[in-house]
Amino acid sequence: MDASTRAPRGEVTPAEARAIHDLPLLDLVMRAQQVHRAHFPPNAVQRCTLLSIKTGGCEEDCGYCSQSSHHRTHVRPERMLTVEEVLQRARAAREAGATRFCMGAAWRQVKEGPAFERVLEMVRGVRALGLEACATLGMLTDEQARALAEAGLTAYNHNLDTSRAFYGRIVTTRSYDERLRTLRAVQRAGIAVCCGGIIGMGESVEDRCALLATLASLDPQPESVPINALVPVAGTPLGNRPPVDPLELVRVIATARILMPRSVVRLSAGRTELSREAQVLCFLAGANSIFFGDRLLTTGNPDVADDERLFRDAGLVPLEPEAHAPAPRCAS
Ligand code: SAM
Ligand code: DTB
Ligand code: SF4
Repeated sequence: MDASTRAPRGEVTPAEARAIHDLPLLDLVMRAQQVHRAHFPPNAVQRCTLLSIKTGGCEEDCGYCSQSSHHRTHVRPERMLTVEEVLQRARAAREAGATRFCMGAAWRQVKEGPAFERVLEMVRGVRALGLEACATLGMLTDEQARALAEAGLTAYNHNLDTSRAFYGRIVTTRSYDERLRTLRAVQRAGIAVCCGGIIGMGESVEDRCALLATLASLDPQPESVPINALVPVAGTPLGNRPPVDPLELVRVIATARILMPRSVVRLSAGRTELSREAQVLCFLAGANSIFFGDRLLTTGNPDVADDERLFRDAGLVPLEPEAHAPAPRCAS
């Protein structure tokens, strides 16, 4: 069996990912769709709504990010939202048809104290609404991960963003190994890992395949894998990057689907630049989740009405909550 047809088991090498990635596009999409249908309902797409609970003023220097205090962008630091403000948005997201609510904070790491207590309260509140709760708060200790698990957090988003080799060109204030350490703390606490990356930052195809191989080698594989197309933000070092070619995005999604058959693959940032047809091709390639709602964290996302039309016209249905995610570990 050659590298391109072997089922991933244990460690996946960048060369194996590359052999899949470089297949003729129609073969690649066909295989990805076959893998998808073997593990998920074929027409179901998860709808997640994102909310920035603490915007801007971040001490990290991530080259793509509007919220880093190292760059001058349209984003100004804001106060942290209150629990009631967040739950109001979560209720609205549920009414609109989202099943997962993701809360993001522009922190390098979580600090103990009232802000973290408030996050725990938000998680409990979101879960009480019957929504899956996801958070992305920067680096976590084992103890913090356990507290989030006890509050009922469904998943924790912490992206590796790109290959280990390219990482230092994008972020200098933290290391790849620090990212991996937090992912392990999340896994140890029994919280599902949401981990993916960004394409369009100037990385090579080799870097993309190395990232996909690293993600697929995580044990267990991530519960969800967000694939972001860079949203170039004026004032960041990557503000002038050209748009991602949608067919390159399709290749990355299809490769992720084949390498991580049971993971939810999320077509994440960058959808405003994609045609409906390109998005449908991404679904055909195995993407089965989107961010749903008019805003991501600090940039735009397609209108809810447009997404509803897309779902209707393509015959897509919502992916049932918890059908795929392991239940959060009970602390008691
Ligand atoms: N501060 C936390 C962290 O870095 O883990 C959480 C928030 S951070 C904004 C979450 C993820 O959003 C990043 O890891 C990155 O993958 C993605 N992201 C941020 N800005 C983006 C952009 N302009 N385009 C595409 N993806 C972006
Ligand atoms: C992820 O991978 N993408 C989301 C979520 N995880 C937190 C964030 C996308 C941010 C896009 C740029 C912005 O709106 O600031
Ligand atoms: Fe901070 Fe996260 Fe933005 Fe990096 S990606 S600057 S850690 S908010």
